[in-house]
Amino acid sequence: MNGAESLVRTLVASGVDTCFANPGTSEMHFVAALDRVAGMRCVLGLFEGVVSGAADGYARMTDKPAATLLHLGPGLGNALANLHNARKANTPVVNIVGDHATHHRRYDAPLTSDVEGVARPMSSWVKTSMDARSVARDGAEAVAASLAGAGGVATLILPADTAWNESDGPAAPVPVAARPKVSDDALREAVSALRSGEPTLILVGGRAQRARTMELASRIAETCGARVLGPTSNARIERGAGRPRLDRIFYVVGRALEQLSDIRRVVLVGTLEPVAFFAYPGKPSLVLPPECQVHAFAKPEDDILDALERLADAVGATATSPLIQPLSRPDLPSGAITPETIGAVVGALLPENAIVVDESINAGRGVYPATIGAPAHDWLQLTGGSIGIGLPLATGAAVACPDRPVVALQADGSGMYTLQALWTQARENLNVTTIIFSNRAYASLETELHNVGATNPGRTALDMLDLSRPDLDWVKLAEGMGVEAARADTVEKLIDLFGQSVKRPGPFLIEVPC
Ligand SMILES: Cc1ncc(C[n+]2csc(CCOP(=O)(O)OP(=O)(O)O)c2C)c(N)n1
Ligand SMILES: [Mg+2]
Repeated sequence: MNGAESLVRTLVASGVDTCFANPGTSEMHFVAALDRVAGMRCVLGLFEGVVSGAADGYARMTDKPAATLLHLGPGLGNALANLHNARKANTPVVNIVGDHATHHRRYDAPLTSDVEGVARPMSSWVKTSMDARSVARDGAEAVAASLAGAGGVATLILPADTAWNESDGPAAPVPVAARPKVSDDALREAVSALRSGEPTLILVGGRAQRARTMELASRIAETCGARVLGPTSNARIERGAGRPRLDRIFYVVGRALEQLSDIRRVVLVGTLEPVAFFAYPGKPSLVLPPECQVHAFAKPEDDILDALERLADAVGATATSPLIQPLSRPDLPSGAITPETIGAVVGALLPENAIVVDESINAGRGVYPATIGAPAHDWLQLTGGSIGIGLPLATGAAVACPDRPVVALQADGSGMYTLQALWTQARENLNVTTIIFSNRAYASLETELHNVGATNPGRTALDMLDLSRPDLDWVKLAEGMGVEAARADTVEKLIDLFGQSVKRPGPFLIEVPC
């Protein structure tokens, strides 16, 4: 058995059964091994940003890593923007990156580069296998490293000779340390904050945004008279009817400051202190009031469920009922296509157990509020601000959950970064309904231009924010990649197309002028 096969067998034994791939010559032995090993589903992406974004979406839904297969430094480099988003989401990802054979490196061949250097900024663990007999063990370590702490990106670099030389066979899985329990001191501090009588916020992020943990947070808040909010950008929120409602800290700094102005204590659960997305002239970087005390109760890597159970016990919240969102959908709208009417259409028709992927940036702002009382669903966001993840994220989520309808809310400019994901959706017949918000602009940047104080923009500046000349035709772009698509110029058409698409298998794309 060669090193590549020993690695594939080790990955499968370690619970990694899906690989998003864009291979090259140095990964051919890994690719060849896939046919000899049962249990690894391999999904081709036509750009590495699709591969890494799909691996992120997959792991957000399964809580276990997918592998990526990437081609040397340049392939890994193409994947980095979405690995950045995965890193910010604390998503476990195992990158397998081929490199030149060890004896070939000294010749500085065209594809030679510092692969470890490319990997390091987005990876919590980086290793280059030294020989074929180490590959399996390194692979098992990579899986464990991706799951360590709060979850992260582990990158294993495989020189081609470590893949083709003889190995010692697969390695046993490396055990992952259990998540640490919060200390009794942290618990006492959180209890005293909640009993301080001062206006207190419980900020829940990461793993605290699952239905069960949010119920505990809601019980605690109801008992102590505290508020509950989530950060602005979130990896995965379980929400909708039958679950606690989670409002988020506003993106716009002025609105966030106002929203949090009365808060004097914050108990952090699964997240860090909230900060403004960007600095703006004359505005603060921190959105909590300066006099607010921050209590880091449960860190993202801690055992969040245990922490909230103990906190609920300590404040006597076990018997308190959580605030549960009842089922309530908006009426089907009529009239013009606007952010609000699009929101109402999705809110009225979102199927039970859907996964919503939101990279709608500006135009999709009506959907989150309109789906508060929709049947239970998951909500996945852009976590690292690096646009171009929506279509890949939806692709990975659909691979992870083939029985669940996926709805991608996709802004047009961001969608163009990684639109090749549509081809993968067609090839794998994934249940993804994509709504493209086709405003033919980087509309949010027009607002940002003013927010940063760049006044009186000229023609050249405004041209950098305008996506017309030529107009993108998303119906043709999708059809060219095998995804059926249609344009909805009226709300009635959108109701018709969206209602049908979420009920039938396979991908479909709807372009809306908004
Ligand atoms: C990788 C990356 N490049 C550039 C940006 C800067 N950026 C932020 S928003 C945006 C435009 C988004 O346009 P679109 O997706 O159409 O959304 P809209 O603003 O029109 O709602 C850009 C280019 C970014 N956030 N990430
Ligand atoms: Mg746009």
